[in-house]
Order: sequence, then C-alpha cells, then structure tokens
Amino acid sequence: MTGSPPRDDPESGKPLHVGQLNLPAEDAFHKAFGELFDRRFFANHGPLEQQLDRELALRFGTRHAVSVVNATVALMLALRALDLQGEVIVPAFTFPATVQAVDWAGLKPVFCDVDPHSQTLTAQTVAPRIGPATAAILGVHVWGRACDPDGLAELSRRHGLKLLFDAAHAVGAGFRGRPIGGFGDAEVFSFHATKILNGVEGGCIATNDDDLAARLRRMRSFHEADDGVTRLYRLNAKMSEAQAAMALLGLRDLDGLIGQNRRRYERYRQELDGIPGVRFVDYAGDEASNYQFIVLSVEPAASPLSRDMLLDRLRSRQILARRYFHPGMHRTPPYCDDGIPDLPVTERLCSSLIQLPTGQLVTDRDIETICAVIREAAGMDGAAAPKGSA
Ligand code: T4K
Repeated sequence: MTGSPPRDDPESGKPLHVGQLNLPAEDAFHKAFGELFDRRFFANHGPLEQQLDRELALRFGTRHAVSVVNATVALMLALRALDLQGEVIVPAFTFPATVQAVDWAGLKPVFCDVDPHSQTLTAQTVAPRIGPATAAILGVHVWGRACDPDGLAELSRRHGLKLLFDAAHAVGAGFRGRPIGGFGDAEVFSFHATKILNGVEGGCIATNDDDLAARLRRMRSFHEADDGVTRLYRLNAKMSEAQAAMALLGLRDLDGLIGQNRRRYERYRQELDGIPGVRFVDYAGDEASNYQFIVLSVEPAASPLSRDMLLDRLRSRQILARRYFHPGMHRTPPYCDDGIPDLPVTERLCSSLIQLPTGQLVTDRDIETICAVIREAAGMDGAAAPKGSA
C-alpha cells in the first residue's frame, strides 16, 4: 500500500513536476522510523543497510549489491574499483552525473552517439570509437531500457575492456527475461527521491564479481580494512539507516508502482494517439520496462509544433515538462572546450524529446489535462480524445 499525500495540481495553479515522487504509506514510514529511533543505530553499516544489500541482490538476481549514498558516488567508486586508466566510452545523451563520475575517477570520457531507436549505446555505435587508450565502456540504460547488454558484452570481451552500466533509471526493469543488474562487470542504480525506488537519496552497485564487491565494500567506508594492508582509495559513501529504511519500504511497493506507472503510460498513449509528429518511446516485446519515464518525441518534419513550443505551452499551464537531456553533455563545458564531436542522433534527440510528469501523485485527471494542452498546441483544438480514453 502506498500513501496519498498532497500533490501538485495544474488545475489549481500549482505546478506539476517531472520527477515522480513515490511515497510509502505513512503508517509504514512511522513504524520504520520509530524502530530506527528505538535502535539508536543510524549509520556505519547498520542492520537496515545490510538487509537492503541482501534484498537488492535478490531483486537484481546478482551475487552482490553494495549500497551507497547516491548513484553518482556509486559510479565513481565502481570506475575506481576496476582500477582503470585512460578513456571510457560514454553517451553524451545522458544525465550529467554519468560523465562527471568518469572525470572524478580520473578517466577521460569519450563521447559516442546512440542508436536512433533504442536511444542507447550499441555495439555498432561503440565499435568505431574504440582506440588504444580505451579502458571501458559505460552504457546507460536510458529510460530504464537495456543498453544492448549482449552486444556490448561481446564487444568488450573481444577488446579486453571493462563494461559498466549506469542503471540509474532501471530499478525493476528487465531484458530478455533477466533483471537489469547482472549485466557487464557492474551496474549502478539510483534511489534518488525522484526515482521509482525512493530512498530520499541513495544508490547501489550490483555485481556478480566477488572480488569487485569486496573492494567496493571497503572503498565505501573510510575505516581501515580488516587485513590492514589493502591500499584502496576510500570515501565516506556509506548509506545511512534512514535512507535504507526508505528504500526497503519502496522495494516492497516496487511491483505495484511499476503496474501503476504502466497504467499511466498507457493512458497517455491513448490520449495522445493520432497527433501528427508526436511519437512515444516504444518498448519491444523483450523489454520489461518500469515505465518510470513518459518520453515523447516531437518530430519537426511531421509536426506543426516544435518541442520547445510545446514545452512553453505546457509550462504556461504549470505543467513543468522537461527537455531531458538538453543540451547533450558534448555541448556542456568543460567537455566542449576542445571542440564538439559529430553526434547526429544525440543532437536530434536533444532537440526533439520531452518528458511528461508521471508517478504516484499524477492522477488520471492530470493526464487528461496535460494531453488536452498537447492536443490544443498541436492544432487539434476541440478534438475529442480517442475512443476508450474516457
Ligand atoms: N545517471 C543517470 C542516467 C541519472 O539520470 C542520474 C540522476 C544519475 C546517474 C545520478 O543519480 P543520483 O546521484 O542522483 O542518485 C533529477 C534527479 O535529482 C536525478 O537523480 C536524476 N538522475 C535526474 C534524471 O533527475 P534534476 O536536477 O533534473 O531534478 P530535481 O532533482 O530538481 O527534481 C525534479 C523535480 O522534481 C523538481 O523540479 C521538483 C520535484 N521534486 C524533487 C525533489 C528532489 C519534488 O517535488 N520533491 C523532491 O524532493 O535531477
């Protein structure tokens, strides 16, 4: 069961944000935090962090899950723990944290274009970027959609590269019957408040590699290792018991939240069916999405509307849709200081995609309001929503 707190409401003039907030039932929250107070154990690998690591590993079908403060730090630690030097191939079509983590790990990001359909790196887009200094590939499961895990595994094996996935969007998602979590050398998840699994802040690294997991467990804490000799970079990246308590509650609700997200996604599709030039990000039969993101592409050639016109129109009605990701990281300082690489698909996506509000606090009425604004902006004023949407 999940709670029903006050929500933003575009009709009442209050903004409706992109960035879903999924909240646990209030009584479950009070119980969990009451127990935390009684125990007086708030940090430093308490029982809830350990329980969360076990439950996440079960959910991801991996041997290990190592929880930390957030996904950005998780990415930094994973890159560092793999003991890499040189270049890491990353998409420019991602949230800044993916690329910033590469930097913080002392590595050089090399931008690669994405596939126009999946919007992720694939073996085909990555292969031409591999050079003598390449140490790893860092794919992003953007919108929770698997980033060619089999193709990239084969490519990285052939070239002796490490393979990591930024799975910040992908909690609860799967590919070809396997949960996201066990692909590549490691996968990194986010439990930020706006993610499907809300740990307030939080993240974890999932891996099947025992040695890597042991290194990560040492690195996430500044305390000396038991053996007293291990020389590893350390960081205070420990997840607090309060974060773990929230994440554990969210984990219990996860399948229900995915079901609700799917219903909202289908409702949006129904309401927006038939608008020229407006397309949804589609999921293929072998993809199990968590439907965490409602992403539309506004195709300039086929639409009277541009993406930015639509954004302005929605914003004027307090619907704070977003241009994830804009601009591409290759156009962001300091990464553009030495020139802007040619990434045509990334450019097109950055100028045509728009993200709409979803999550537990977005009602059917909100979706109807949002879609009416979009239909109106597309010149379909007064056009009834398609059959079955009432
Ligand atoms: N890799 C990828 C691919 C990512 O997308 C992300 C983060 C990361 C790595 C790094 O993960 P973490 O280190 O964060 O664990 C938000 C989230 O903060 C960020 O976690 C997420 N991805 C990204 C896609 O979205 P912002 O800065 O664009 O939005 P933010 O946090 O301002 O929230 C959006 C809206 O939600 C706000 O305008 C208001 C609303 N909101 C937000 C919060 C936090 C609320 O109503 N209540 C709240 O408590 O990054």
